[in-house]
Amino acid sequence: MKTQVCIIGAGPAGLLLGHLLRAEGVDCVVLERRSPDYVLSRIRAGVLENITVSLMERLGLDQRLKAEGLPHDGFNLADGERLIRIDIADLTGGQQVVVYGQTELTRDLMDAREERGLEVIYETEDTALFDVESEAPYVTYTKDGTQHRVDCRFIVGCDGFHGPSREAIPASVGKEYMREYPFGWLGILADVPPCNHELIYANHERGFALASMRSETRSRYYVDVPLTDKVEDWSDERLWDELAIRLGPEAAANITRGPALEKSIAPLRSFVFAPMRHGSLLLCGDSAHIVPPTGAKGLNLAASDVHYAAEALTGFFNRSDNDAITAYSDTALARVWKSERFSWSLTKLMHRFPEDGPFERAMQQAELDYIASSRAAQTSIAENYVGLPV
Ligand code: FAS
Ligand code: PHB
Repeated sequence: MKTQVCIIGAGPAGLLLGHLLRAEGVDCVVLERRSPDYVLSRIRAGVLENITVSLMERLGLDQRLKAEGLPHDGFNLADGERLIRIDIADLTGGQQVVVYGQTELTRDLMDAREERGLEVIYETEDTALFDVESEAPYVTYTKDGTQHRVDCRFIVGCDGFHGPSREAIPASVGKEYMREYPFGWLGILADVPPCNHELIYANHERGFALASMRSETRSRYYVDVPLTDKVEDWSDERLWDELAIRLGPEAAANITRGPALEKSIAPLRSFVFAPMRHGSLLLCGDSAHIVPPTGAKGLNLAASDVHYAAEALTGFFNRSDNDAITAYSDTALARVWKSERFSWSLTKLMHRFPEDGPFERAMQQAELDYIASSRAAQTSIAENYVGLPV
C-alpha cells in the first residue's frame, strides 16, 4: 500500500489526526493492534479542554459531545473539611471544561471513519518501522497471517507509552525524562449519580481521592493506593467506605453506592521523550509523554500534539511548507512541559507522599491556605486546568 501518512495507533490521538488529515485531503491510513471493542473497553480520561472540544467542532463530530457532555464552570480542592472552589469561568473570562468520557470521544471518532473515508486497519500485529531517517519510510505489519507493507512520506507514532514508534528513534538522539510516583490510582466506574455537580480533588490524611463523573447517572471515583495493592484487595464496599472518609462529610452524605462496572489501578508517572520528531517520524500523545492524571491533561495533550502535527503535515502536503514540520517538536514540547509542570505540581499538592515529613506536610498546608486566600493563585490553577493556549 502507498499513502502520504501512516499513523500507528487508533486511540484518540491517531483517530483525531487521521480525521484532520482526511478533512484537508491528505491521504493516510491508521494501523491498530487491538480490536474496535477492545479499544472502546478502556476507561481513561473524562475532562476535555478547549483544544479537544474545538478539534471535534472543527471536524463536525461534536454532536454527541454537545448533547451529552457536561460543561463545568469550576472544580474543588478538598482540604480536610474545607472545600476550596476554583471558579474557572470567573477566573478565566468565561472558559469551561467539558466532562465527556474518552471512551465516548473515541467512539464518535471511530463511528465517523467510514463516512469520512478514514481507513483504520484493526488487529494488526508485529508493526515495525523502517527508514524513518529517509524521505521514504515504510511500516510493515501482519494481519490474518499475511505480511503487509505501507510506503509513505511520514509516519506518526500515536501508539501510546508501550508502542514501537518511540523505539525507532535512536538512543543517541532521544532523551527521556521520568518521574514515577509511589502510588497508583484505583478507579471505580458505577451507574450512580455523582456526589457533587463538580469534581472534587481531596487531600486527606488517609490519602488522595477524586469524585468525578461521566454523566448525571454515571460516576467515576478514584483513591490513591500503594503500588503493591491489587484490585482484588479492594471490594466495592471497602472502596466506598474509603471514599466517604477521604472526600469529607459533605460529599460523603451525598455518595450513592453501587456495583462497579469497572475497577482498575493505573500507575502514576511523569514522562517526556524529546525530540518528538526524528526525520520522517513524528510522535503524538502518550507515545512521547505521560502525565499523572491529577491535572486531567493526558488526553488533552494528545489533542494539542495532533493540532500541531495536522497543521504541519497539511502545510507540507498542501502548501509545500516545511517550516511547521521542522518546528513541530519544539512547538509541541513547549506546551507539553507546561502541562507536565501543572500535573506534577497538583499531584504534589493533593497527595501524601510516604517520604514526606512534617515540613513537607506543612508546605502542602501553607500552599492550600495560600490558594484559598489568593485570587492570583486560583487564577493560575484555573488557566492551566482549562488548558493553556495552543
Ligand atoms: P492511547 O494509549 O490512548 O492509544 C494508543 C493506541 O495505540 C492504542 O489503541 C494501542 O492499542 C495502539 N497501539 C499500541 N501499540 C501498537 C502497535 N504496535 N501497533 C498498532 N497499534 C498499537 N488521562 C486523564 O486525563 N484522566 C484519566 O483518568 C486517565 N486515566 C488513564 C488511565 C490509564 C490506564 C492510562 C494508560 C491513561 C490514562 N489517562 C488519563 C491518560 C489517557 O487519557 C491518555 O493520555 C490518552 O489515552 C492518550 O491517547 P493516545 O496518545 O492516543 O494513546
Ligand atoms: C476522570 O473523570 O476520569 C478524571 C477526571 C479528572 C482527572 C482525572 C480523571 O484529573
